[in-house]
Amino acid sequence: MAFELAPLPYAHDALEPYTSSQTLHLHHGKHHQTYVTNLNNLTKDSPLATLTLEEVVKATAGKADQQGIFNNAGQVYNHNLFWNSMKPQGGGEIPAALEAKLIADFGSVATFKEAFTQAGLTQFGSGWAWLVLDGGKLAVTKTGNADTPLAHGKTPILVADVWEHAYYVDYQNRRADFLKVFLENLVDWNAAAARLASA
Ligand code: MN3
Repeated sequence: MAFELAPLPYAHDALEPYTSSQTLHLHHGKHHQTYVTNLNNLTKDSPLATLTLEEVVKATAGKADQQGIFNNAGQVYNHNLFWNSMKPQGGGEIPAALEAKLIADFGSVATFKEAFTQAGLTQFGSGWAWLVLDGGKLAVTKTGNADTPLAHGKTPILVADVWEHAYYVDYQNRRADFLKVFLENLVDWNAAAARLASA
């Protein structure tokens, strides 16, 4: 059974004006699709093809001879989570349980947002900014290229893609502007709260 590109959970123009239809067509339809195609080509006729995506990520993490498979599986996994970290009319109020946990583990929601933004800004080159559950505590982390907290025993709660293809069409080089919009206008707090509740 081949890995498949999950459809976007909203219409391509549903995140405008914060992320354009053009960006989503390129990012989901071209970049994300290519990782799925590569993953299928690399795992064809291998036992890995029978595993779930998450299992492939964990099984290939840190293995030099499976770096190519890990890179594509990680990209497919991270992008799935990225689409499901945003929603039309995002931002706004944080569900009470998630807000309380953010305050307990960061001191305030503002402190979390600052840490998340700094993680995204200081990820040199391509990568990801994350809110994760790590040993029962919420934490901010960043990963490069296709790396993912899933490969490091952490539970991803929220992710922003800070590869240039995520924002260049709409924000050019202004990664900080994209991260601000992500946290204020795009983020799906309900989805994050649901992932925390089921972790
Ligand atoms: Mn991307």
